[in-house]
Amino acid sequence: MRTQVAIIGAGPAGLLLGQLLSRQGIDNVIIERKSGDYVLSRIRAGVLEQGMVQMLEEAGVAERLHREGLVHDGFSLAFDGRRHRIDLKGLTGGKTVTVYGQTEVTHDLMVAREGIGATTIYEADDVVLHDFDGASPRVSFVKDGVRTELACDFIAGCDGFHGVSRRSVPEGAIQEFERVYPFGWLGVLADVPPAAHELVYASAERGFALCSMRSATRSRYYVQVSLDEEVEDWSDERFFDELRRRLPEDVAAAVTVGPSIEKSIAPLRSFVAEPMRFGRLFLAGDAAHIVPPTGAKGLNLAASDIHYLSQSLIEHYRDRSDTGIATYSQRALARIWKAERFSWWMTGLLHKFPANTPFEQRMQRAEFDHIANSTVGSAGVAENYVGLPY
Ligand code: FAS
Ligand code: PHB
Repeated sequence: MRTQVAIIGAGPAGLLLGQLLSRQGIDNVIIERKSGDYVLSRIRAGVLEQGMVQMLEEAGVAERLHREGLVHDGFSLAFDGRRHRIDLKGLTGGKTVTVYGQTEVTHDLMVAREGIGATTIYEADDVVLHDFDGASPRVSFVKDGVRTELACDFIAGCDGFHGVSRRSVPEGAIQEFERVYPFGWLGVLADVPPAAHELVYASAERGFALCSMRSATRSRYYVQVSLDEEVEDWSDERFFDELRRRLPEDVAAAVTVGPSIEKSIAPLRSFVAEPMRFGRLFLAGDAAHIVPPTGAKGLNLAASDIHYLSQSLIEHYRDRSDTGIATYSQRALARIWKAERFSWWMTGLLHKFPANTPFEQRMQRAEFDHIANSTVGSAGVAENYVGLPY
């Protein structure tokens, strides 16, 4: 087999890259470890920056997003029961975010890919990257018990944090930066109307909680839990009781309890691998970086990586220019680190850290009070939340 760009991973990064390249006539093959149904079954992000919405419009897959997505002009921070609204639209000159699940984004990209007849090899085992430091990279994998080889010009490692791409880079060629947080998020998806019409990020003595949503009839809730918690120990009743104890009274009173259709615990970490290019191998999305979900940046960073990478590859094939390829890592990392900072800062502001002294707890409260009483303070939060320019 041969293609121009081999893409490892059929998550949002891989599918979006494939769609953008195909629309420019650049041949690409996606190799995915799991089945398409499994990829769609993962419940993850829910908030899209304006830049990501524009990327999906460029990819020709934004029609359902504009029909079903919820445009949000703001969100609230709550601290010990006091609520402060961040007026995204007013503080950023009109920018907004769109609530639309990652599952839906992935579905729309899958449907579009099937529609153009591009090749996605699902349930590919033992994927191996070969010779990406030379001029003739290859990817081999086992499908239905047969090892197959795919020759290509470039490899895009879009295979997530636990993928094979980053692990294929020689140890001395890559530098990793990491912070693991001493807690996780227990998330619940339930077909009940949201407790508030916008997102509410709440910090309370008992810990952090988040009220989000997928639609006017489907809510997404999270509570901070310690790392030794097991999801089996959390009945729906226990979850909703804990959630309401962490929310401002008016929001808690508006929570509709209902059976969970998904319940899981996600660990929180900040992680960046530098650089993101190794010869003819490029890392993009979670394969290169992870943020705690507090700032709603993970999925959106994958999109901005793909903005830079797709541009670079299109320039290579269309304009015979390799300037984009040579500067991909530097340009992507410049935006990644700013999103890492915002996600780390927002996580530090809103969560209960076991090791925090009373002084640090006062610092959290003072930070919230500054934001709640300062237009400039609130504007700093708003410009990061809607997404910094690409
Ligand atoms: P993905 O991990 O989505 O996709 C990688 C793909 O590569 C997967 O389909 C995987 O099966 C495949 N793969 C892995 N190894 C392979 C191999 N060896 N060969 C072939 N294929 C392989 N972000 C937010 O913005 N908000 C959130 O609320 C949020 N919540 C999250 C909750 C959880 C539990 C997790 C894990 C992440 C969450 N994220 C959130 C971040 C998440 O949305 C990611 O940023 C997003 O999925 C990144 O997309 P990709 O880079 O495509 O990686
Ligand atoms: C979600 O809806 O899943 C969500 C929203 C905002 C976040 C994290 C998760 O910061």
